[in-house]
Amino acid sequence: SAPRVAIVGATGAVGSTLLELMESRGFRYSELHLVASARSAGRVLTVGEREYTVVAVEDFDFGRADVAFFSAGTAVSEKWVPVATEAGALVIDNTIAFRMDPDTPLVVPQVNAHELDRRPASGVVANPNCSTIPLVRLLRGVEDRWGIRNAVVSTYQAASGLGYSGVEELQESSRAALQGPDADFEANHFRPTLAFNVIPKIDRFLDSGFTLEEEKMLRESRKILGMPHLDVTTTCVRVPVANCHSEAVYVECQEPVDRAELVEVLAGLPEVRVHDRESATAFPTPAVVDSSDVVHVGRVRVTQNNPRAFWLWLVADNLRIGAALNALQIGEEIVARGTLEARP
Ligand code: 2RA
Repeated sequence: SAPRVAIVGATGAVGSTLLELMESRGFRYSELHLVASARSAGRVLTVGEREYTVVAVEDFDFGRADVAFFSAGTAVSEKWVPVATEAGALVIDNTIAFRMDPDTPLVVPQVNAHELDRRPASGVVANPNCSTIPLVRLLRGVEDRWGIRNAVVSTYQAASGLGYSGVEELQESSRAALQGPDADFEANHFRPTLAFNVIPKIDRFLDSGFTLEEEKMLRESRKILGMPHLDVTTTCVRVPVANCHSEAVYVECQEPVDRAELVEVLAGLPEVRVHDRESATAFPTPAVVDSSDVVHVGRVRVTQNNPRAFWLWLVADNLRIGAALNALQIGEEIVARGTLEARP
């Protein structure tokens, strides 16, 4: 029968998107429990035809869930995921807390769904970082056909990477900037301001000079692709865009790349759409492809000076592809493969 499902972080940007996707994709459950911080407890949300009252995580009995989706931040996952797994729930976690744990698969279903054939020893399946997911979905196809020597990536990440409060801060800071220097505005997330600006720092700085976001893209890509020596280096940048992360991706391959074949290979990957010179403006942008469930690719070009190297531009809805949709597709695979019943 359909699993009993809990969503921890149900009132946040990822949780709300997950609920919407569960409805639109017809994900079946026998019970649904909406869980959040004490601050959001008592709120009533309508899902499908029914109303649900949000329960504080402290008050929820995880024994009532077969599958628990967590997207309420790393601190909540660190504290409550072990409680959930101990109670028997299989957790699909959207934070950094367990991603590099060897007993926890880090899954992008279009790349490594086979890791869901067995129930993980930790009881947790980790959902990767939002900028890593669309990248590895494309790199998989390139590696299989041409072999990757190295990749260089610059990201253009939206404010919604920090949830609703990130988007609100972008809107408020933009309004304040238009009002002039005396406008009353205090930043919580983005310093310096994100309004009319770009910020080459996402998450904290590490001793290496890279940021944690950049480090996540390296180590998570290696783990998902099963390529422990993959040479991918990134600069992660926050841009004043509400939703959808973009990336400029340069890949040097082992073999010469034919552009037409590259377009064909990319377009043949699951849930990828290539915009290839259909018109002068046939490239994806965040404002145009927002709320889409495919990875959008454009500007595919082999470099003039190296026939083994190419550039592409990608845009992916970070709340969907980069978070809620990937998590739900993990859930769909778990149901389809009978993972809940399978022994570790
Ligand atoms: C961001 N990658 O965009 C983070 C969120 N997961 O801020």
